[in-house]
Amino acid sequence: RVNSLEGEVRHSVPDTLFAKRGGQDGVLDLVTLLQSIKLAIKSVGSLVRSAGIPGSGVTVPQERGKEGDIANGSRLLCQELNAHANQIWINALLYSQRSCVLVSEELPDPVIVQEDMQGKYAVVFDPLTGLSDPPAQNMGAIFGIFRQLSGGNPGIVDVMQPARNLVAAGYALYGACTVLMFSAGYGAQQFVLDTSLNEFILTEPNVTLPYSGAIYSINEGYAAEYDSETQEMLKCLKAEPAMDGRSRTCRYIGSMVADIHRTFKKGGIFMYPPHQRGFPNGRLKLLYEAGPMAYLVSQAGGQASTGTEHIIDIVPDSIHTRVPVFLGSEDDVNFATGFYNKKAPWG
Ligand code: P6P
Repeated sequence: RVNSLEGEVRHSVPDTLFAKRGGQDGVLDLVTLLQSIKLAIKSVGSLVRSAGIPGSGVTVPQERGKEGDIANGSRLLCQELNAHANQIWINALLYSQRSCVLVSEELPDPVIVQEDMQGKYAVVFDPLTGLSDPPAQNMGAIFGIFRQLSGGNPGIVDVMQPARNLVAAGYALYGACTVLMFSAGYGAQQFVLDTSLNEFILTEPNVTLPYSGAIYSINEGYAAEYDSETQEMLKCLKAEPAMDGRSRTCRYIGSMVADIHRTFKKGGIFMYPPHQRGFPNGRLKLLYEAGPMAYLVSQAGGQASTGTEHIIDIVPDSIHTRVPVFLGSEDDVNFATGFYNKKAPWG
């Protein structure tokens, strides 16, 4: 087995996918693009680990942090981190010269790469996520790669594609080590950053979600603001043991990447339904959060739904569209979505 990210792309791509990527050139372009994404992930990981340490370059100037105002200082630190992480990703992708359209969670509009630096891929990404509870230890990044639609100048049309069209996607999770879950369309592969080599090493090929799991992951703080279908679903889910007879247990970190990584490893279901405390369509973004995660989970034998539609089939109507998310073990997602099937699609 190849044990590098490039190897996973270059040597394991079945012929059918090889053609989809534009033959040898297309695959080598994708490998080069992935090199730049790996560099961005490593750079942001280093930033995250040093953030807040005097002299690290990412601290909150005291006059802005208002002495003693921990919450404000933490919020400002997050803003600094997000801005730095976004710039690291943008620079890495631009200088790869393999991208043509960039969509970042941090930017209101797409970045169209200047003509003399354009490549064939549109990249959608959240450069640093999981910061709603700063400075969370469960921060990460999510990315998806589309091939530019044939013909014409690159533009927003190249990212208004369903996640099913992704040629590759992944997430990184910064913790005791940096984990990278990745797929180029032939299964989900888990890599871990070996800091002695500064290289991602394949640690778990063909990651597969269990068909059923005992863990459900949802912010029950919104219980009073969920709609009646969600409240009914939660009541029944808790009463229904997992397929192996285990009683359900709740785990919620508040960082999508961390909650979904646990779901990959232990099975169960991660949910972010709509609620009336500010997110009537759910909080998570389709293009660079739910879509790439739906692609990865589908590669690992799991499911991802809005409750009424498969997330992988939804064409975004804007680059920051939000959708409800029910994602994880097939049996659990089917159970949960059964409570919404009579509902019109959200949005
Ligand atoms: P809540 C983090 O800011 C994030 O966007 C996701 O990573 C996470 O799943 C969600 O927000 C948590 O939201 O409303 O439960 O705090």
